[in-house]
Amino acid sequence: MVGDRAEDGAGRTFPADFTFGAATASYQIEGAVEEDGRGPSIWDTFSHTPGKVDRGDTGDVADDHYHRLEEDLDLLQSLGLAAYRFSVSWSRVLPTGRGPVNQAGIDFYGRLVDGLLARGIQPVATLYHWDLPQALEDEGGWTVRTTAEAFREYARVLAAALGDRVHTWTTLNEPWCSAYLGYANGVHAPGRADPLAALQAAHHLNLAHGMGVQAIREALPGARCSVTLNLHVFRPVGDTGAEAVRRLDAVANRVFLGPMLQGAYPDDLKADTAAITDWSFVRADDLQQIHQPLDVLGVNYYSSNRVRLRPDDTGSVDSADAVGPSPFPGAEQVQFLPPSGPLTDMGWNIDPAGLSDLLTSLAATYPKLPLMITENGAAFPDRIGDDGVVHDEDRIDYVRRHLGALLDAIDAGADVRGYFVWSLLDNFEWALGYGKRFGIVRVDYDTLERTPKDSARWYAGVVARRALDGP
Ligand code: IFM
Repeated sequence: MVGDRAEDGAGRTFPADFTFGAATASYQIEGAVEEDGRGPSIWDTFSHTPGKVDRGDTGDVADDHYHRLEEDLDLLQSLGLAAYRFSVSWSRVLPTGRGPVNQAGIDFYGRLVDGLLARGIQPVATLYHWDLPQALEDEGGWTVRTTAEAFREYARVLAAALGDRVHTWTTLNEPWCSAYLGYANGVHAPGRADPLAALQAAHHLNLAHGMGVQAIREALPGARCSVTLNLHVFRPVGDTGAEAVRRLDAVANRVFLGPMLQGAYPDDLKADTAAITDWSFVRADDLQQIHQPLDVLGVNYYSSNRVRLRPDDTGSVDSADAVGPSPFPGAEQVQFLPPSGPLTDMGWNIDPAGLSDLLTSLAATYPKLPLMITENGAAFPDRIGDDGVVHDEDRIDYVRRHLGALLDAIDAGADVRGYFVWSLLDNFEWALGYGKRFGIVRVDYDTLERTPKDSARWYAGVVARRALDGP
């Protein structure tokens, strides 16, 4: 049985060409927000707005990665990782989103990429992990098409600057979060709560993806291109569960998969959202632009949700991660049931079988598209042992079980090429600030000292053996 196999990983091996890595994102680790010509992003504005981020935390210093680049590169190498997934801060490269290039920003990412290559590590670059230049938000942000056009220019600049030194280019990280947490329920920057704006944002993010892929390939024919989606796994509950899953799947998953991989928005999504929009912001050749061949699809997976339609149609929302308005426009009648079983520090359930289910279903729908887990990992309330090290058996167990689930999917025929643990370092967990620790390496936020946790040593062992151990 698939679920059982995921629990018992001992001795199971990974394919010879399987890539192990770790992931981070610019605003979450870099700090140095006012240095060397970087312009402000929406996360600078948002985190400095009282009440938006727990304890008033900001990314001003974060892990100070900008100044500790060499140390962090050495850390990656010491773990034996074959790849590193990082994101580029758009406003470090183009301080106002378009126009004059900030050479110091380009140079930083040039040093990062060269430093990886010198250590034999593949650079996997994400162009957009949520830190939109504030100047573009001031012009309407993702609700307007000009932001997608600016993204095309940004992609062109980066492709020309970093060239074939980048192994894989990823346009966007988790556009669901950018569109819906940013514009539908406003728990993320820029903090807007307007369902129409959110659907416009989803479309313009899709458009940016397509334009970005074209710009990269124009500059670098043969470039490996991808996008990373946080595809949601919904478990149906009761008689209305299937309908709840359909609605959520449309607005959370197929709103991106449809245009990107099939060249069309799902008809049921348009019907579900008809009261919000007629989708007339989609122009004639947009879908053609969005639908670009991809070399690999990045999948981020952490947990699943049990859902049904709410018995009373109150129109309000009871989502595990929603505060106020729904982050699922058009699916407001869906009810999220409380997660069960042991939870992570995020309050998320632990459902490794959700990962194998997701991967096998993607493989069945898109059989020719290789898959890569670009994020998976867990926040737990770490305790430092007397020896100064975090003995995070809970995190090891989480990652081990998800790697087992990934192997289940490979056994079932899914073409899964790699796994990136989230995250290399403890970092700024967005609206939750520094309170949630996802790193396999602990960061002391007073001294900025890095200390590998047990999970880092364990992961390095898996990578070296290319095999799982038992629980
Ligand atoms: O920290 C985030 C990351 O930026 C995007 N994916 C989910 C992670 C954990 O919440």
